[in-house]
Amino acid sequence: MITMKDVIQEGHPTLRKVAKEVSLPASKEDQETLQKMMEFLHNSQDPQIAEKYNLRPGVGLAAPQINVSKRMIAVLVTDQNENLYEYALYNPKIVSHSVEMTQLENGEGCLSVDRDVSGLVPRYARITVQGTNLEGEDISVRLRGLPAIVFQHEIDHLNGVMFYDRIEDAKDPLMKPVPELFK
Ligand code: K1U
Ligand code: NI
Repeated sequence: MITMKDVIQEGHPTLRKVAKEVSLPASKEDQETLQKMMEFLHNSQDPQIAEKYNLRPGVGLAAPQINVSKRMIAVLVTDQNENLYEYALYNPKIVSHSVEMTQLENGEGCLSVDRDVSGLVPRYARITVQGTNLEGEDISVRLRGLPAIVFQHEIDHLNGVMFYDRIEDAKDPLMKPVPELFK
């Protein structure tokens, strides 16, 4: 089973790589890795198992976070209506997105970042993701709310992007740089 010692932390070069496409049909090894990623999310959200194995609860995991630089993600999250979104996908791709943006009020966390990072992370409010599931079926899923944000966070991991790369400092358009301070 995957535990926290398998989850690499910021500073590890794999987290900054663009992960490779998974060749399909997936090999036994890739299937097992993706199954284990989903198992980790279930375990991490089970209070007893999480305590026993010292797991941080997670709603998503991308293969690069366990040092496998391949395009695989697992997501296990509920929306505000208690609908469950459980997806383990090879080669997930955002095929369309809204113009409207959204953000989590309290910012985002990451299992590969062992510190609090404050700041708002702009995300598309609605996305459509296509990918291939563990059964080898090509699927398309329309997402909004928290599930849409989690998918974007995980797909970012496949492209070497960390959530804090997207945090923008509050910009005051009236504030001009003072030249002396910017030499
Ligand atoms: O990819 C990761 O590091 C997992 C990360 C995903 C994520 C968090 C917040 C916004 C977008 C994506 C986490 O799961 S951090 C833990 C977390 O946010 C959470 C865990 C259990 C219940 C509710 C939230
Ligand atoms: Ni993360």
